[in-house]
Amino acid sequence: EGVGPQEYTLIKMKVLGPLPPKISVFKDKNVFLVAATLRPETMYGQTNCWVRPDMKYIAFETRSGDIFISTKRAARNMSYQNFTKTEGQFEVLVEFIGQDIMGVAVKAPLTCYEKIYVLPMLTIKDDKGTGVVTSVPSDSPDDYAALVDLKKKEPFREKYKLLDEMVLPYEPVPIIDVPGFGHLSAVTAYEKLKIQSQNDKDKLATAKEMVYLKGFYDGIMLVGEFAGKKVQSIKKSLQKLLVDQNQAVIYYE
Ligand code: A2H
Repeated sequence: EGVGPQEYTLIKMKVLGPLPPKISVFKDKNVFLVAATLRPETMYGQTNCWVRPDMKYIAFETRSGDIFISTKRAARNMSYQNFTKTEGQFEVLVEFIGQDIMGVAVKAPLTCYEKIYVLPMLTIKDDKGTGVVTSVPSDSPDDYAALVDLKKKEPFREKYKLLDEMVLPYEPVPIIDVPGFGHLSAVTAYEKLKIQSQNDKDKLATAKEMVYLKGFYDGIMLVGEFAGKKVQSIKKSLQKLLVDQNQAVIYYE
């Protein structure tokens, strides 16, 4: 890790009804899963939202009255970044585990999919970001590996009580051209390295090295407002657009 704070864009993924029992008290509120990303320009390619089934999450209220879902650790950090009414304070309204919200539908900004679902990713870390990760399988090898695991293993979907319709219709979306890696850079890297699953730690680390910097420095947007432009040159503008439209917030840790 580098020195100094890391800036993340938190993507507000709006929870759609019907709400599961653990969060049904919020049925008249605006509830968001807030996903920490370093790649706001990839939000055109979101296919689902990841949470870790066994990890603890909380819901707390923001200064505007929205309900945010994240880890308690992230809520505490947010409370020191002007997200809550009183600096350094947040009330744990409910506490639950990822499994309790598995299969919930959310509406995410910019993606072509009208609604996407909360699905399990087993490698989410509890000490980074919000514990909620948005999935962009076109450009993130981790996301592609976790999505393939769910698609190809029916018992895996069964285990988390997921319906086929939450998983099978969702395919990586071509959103960025990475020279040498084509329009689905994560898929190219996954296949080149013959990655077997989301637990293929070393190969996934290699895949990320292959596509991450290259995507940033040489990637060209294929879709959206900034189609035809270099990723590097539009990343900030896209982040601003999301923030101005109240679809994202900036967060440091
Ligand atoms: B990125 P860094 Cl398209 N556990 O967003 C595991 N991974 C997490 C996480 C957690 N608690 N919180 C965030 N992340 C993921 C998009 C993306 C990301 C693309 C390509 C690469 C990429 C869509 N997923 O990250 O350790 C999030 O996934 C490659 C590093 O702080 C977030 O950005 O550097 C990134 O890891 C943050 O990782």
